Amino acid sequence: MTARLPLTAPPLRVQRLSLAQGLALAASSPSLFGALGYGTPDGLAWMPTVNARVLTGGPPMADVWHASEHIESGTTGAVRWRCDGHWMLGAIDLDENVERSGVAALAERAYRDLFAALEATGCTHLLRIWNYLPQINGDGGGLERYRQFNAGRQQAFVDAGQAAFDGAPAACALGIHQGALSIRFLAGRTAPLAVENPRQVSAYRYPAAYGPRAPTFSRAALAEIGGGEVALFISGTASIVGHQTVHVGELLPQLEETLRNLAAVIAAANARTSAVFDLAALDCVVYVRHAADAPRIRQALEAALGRAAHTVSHAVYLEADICRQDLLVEIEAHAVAPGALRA
Ligand code: 3EB
Repeated sequence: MTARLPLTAPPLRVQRLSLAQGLALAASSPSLFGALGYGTPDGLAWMPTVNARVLTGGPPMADVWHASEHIESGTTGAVRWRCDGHWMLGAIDLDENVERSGVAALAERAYRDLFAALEATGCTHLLRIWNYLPQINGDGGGLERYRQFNAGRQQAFVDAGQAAFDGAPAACALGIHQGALSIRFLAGRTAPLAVENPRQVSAYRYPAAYGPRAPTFSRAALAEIGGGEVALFISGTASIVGHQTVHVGELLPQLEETLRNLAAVIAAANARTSAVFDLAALDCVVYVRHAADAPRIRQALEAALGRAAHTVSHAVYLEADICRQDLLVEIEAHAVAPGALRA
């Protein structure tokens, strides 16, 4: 008999758990794929953390990913990765004080290493990226740090021959108060289906008023993840219509506009798959600029979707700066549902 590689990818699954549940699971299942922790302790190799405060009194949480049992881990440049041959999770933490590098150069280096890691594992298609940039709205010598980040990121995508415009991966980019530039990502062997929001200009076509280089992300991405299931990754979504921020200074109207945008991007995604995604059935992360606003945001989310909605009961609230000074709240999410992509 000759050994064969499986023809189809093993299923990829995700579970949102409290840190305690995640650790219990890790103790009982030796080949856990990886996790993204929210407010979790630093130092668990399989669970890179997001260095932001969990709000509304919730416990530290983690999105725990499962793939096949044959997990390899390695490092490529600044990237620590885990891969089962079909799916890959990676993490980068680069401290600009240690690296003695400006933000644009640091972002370019981080993404250059990220793409090298994809090549090393053969999982060359990015599905989803989570970016956390210290002091995202700070001035980086004449240009806002987020705009510098965008410049370095886009350059690295172009240099690597990766989709920097149509077909870019889903992403979010949030500001943390301190620490390293932190990038977490999920990749696979086949390209996801990029989804845009008809209410919004594609971010990669934002006019130059938002910075010399546009942000590199699609509004959402759909991917078949094995076992007859489809994953929807929804990028960071905020109170933006067209390319403009709306409801400046108004917390709850910004949340309502964000929910309209989420509904619109979910409808656009549903048109591309037989799976049915629903605003009420997401694993979401709610980023709140001012911690004191979190209870009002949570109440309004409960009122809008109902307390019993999965989106409400499983929401994680984090203190973070949003990439535009005038945005007070942003929501990102993922969900899995049975179905297939439409050709
Ligand atoms: C926006 O719609 C809000 O730079 O990767 C959302 C998602 C935002 C991703 C990114 C930025 C990013 O423009 C900001």
